[in-house]
Amino acid sequence: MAARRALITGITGQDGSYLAEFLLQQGYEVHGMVRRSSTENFERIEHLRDRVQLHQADLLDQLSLIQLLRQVRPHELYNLAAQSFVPTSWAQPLLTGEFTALGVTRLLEAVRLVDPEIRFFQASSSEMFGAVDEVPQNENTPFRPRSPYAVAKVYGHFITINYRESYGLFACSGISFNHESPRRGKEFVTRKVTDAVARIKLGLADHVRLGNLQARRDWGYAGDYVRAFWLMLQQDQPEDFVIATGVQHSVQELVEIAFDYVGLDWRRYVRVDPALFRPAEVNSLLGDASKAREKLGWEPTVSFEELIRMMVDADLQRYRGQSSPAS
Ligand code: NDP
Ligand code: GDR
Repeated sequence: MAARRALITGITGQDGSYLAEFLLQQGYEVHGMVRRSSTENFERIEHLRDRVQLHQADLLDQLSLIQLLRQVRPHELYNLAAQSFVPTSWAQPLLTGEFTALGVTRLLEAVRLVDPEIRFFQASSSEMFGAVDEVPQNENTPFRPRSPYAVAKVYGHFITINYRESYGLFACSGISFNHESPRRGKEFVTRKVTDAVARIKLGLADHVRLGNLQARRDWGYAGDYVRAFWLMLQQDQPEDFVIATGVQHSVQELVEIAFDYVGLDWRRYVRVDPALFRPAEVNSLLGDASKAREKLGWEPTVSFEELIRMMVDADLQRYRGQSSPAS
């Protein structure tokens, strides 16, 4: 039987690289959409380069998306591409809206035009819950977004549902809580901390500046989350799911665990910088993934402590020049 074809937007990002690995293991023919840049940015998928097929297109360019779907004719389409860093969304709210909100409609329009049988996954976010109305948050919790990023994701979420309801597309939205890994971008707080811990431990830095240490998040491992994305597209009916661990920690606890692991007292190295506080903060997020557990049989496999230690180890190795290509 011919292999199923999957197309991933955002394949060069954290989740895209894990999803590509996972789908290859499942026997898929994996295609990735990349946008043109003056320098290739394929670090996270370098070890997969000979096993995935990359195509240039951009979420801003409708025709490029249509051509891409015509060329690849995927069975499954995972939309992971976005402007994904919350602080940047205040500096570039319009661009964030173009990528993260309207980009979803452009892709859905391309699906509708080229092949409405394509199964579509949208990477929605717990940031949509924002100033939360209830704890923990599930698929029925109302959205009170607190950043231009979160507002754009709410649009992406509802346009996905709307295309399912209007045109009968197999379109699903996965509402993921924060998920991290050694491949996380260095601007996000977990990786910023583990990278700093490694540099401080090795004498390459003497402090790290952070913002709000009291913020609380439900942090999981990216490798676990991409499995849930895939499971969502294997169901009989398209539905939306919260993907979360159900365990919450503060940024300060993250810092304590990371510094403790290398035998350092975090208080000596962490400086709180008011410039890193957000115009509107999401203070606390905690997910209830009961539906994913019951219907998808999905469980997270990596605890928060294991995740942070994995990330510190990978950053130490990287600075010692021993990193493996897939770390
Ligand atoms: P990353 O920031 O690591 O990756 C984003 C990807 O989107 C990159 O491959 C980037 O390409 C691509 N991209 C950005 N703009 C465009 C564009 N105009 N055209 C084509 N590609 C573009 O994100 P993550 O992997 O962490 O997250 C994946 C998705 O899941 C995102 O949509 C994010 O918002 C969402 N999400 C993530 C969560 C998390 O905790 N990680 C939680 C909830 C939702 P390039 O390499 O060229 O920059
Ligand atoms: P988030 O992740 O905004 O939740 O979005 P991030 O790691 O940036 O922030 C988490 C919390 O940590 C606080 N914080 C800091 N954050 C950063 N980046 N840098 C700091 O120095 C710092 N100090 C404290 C923040 O204020 C915040 O409360 C991530 C992204 O992956 C989104 O794309 C995704 O949708 C959500 O997770 C779920």
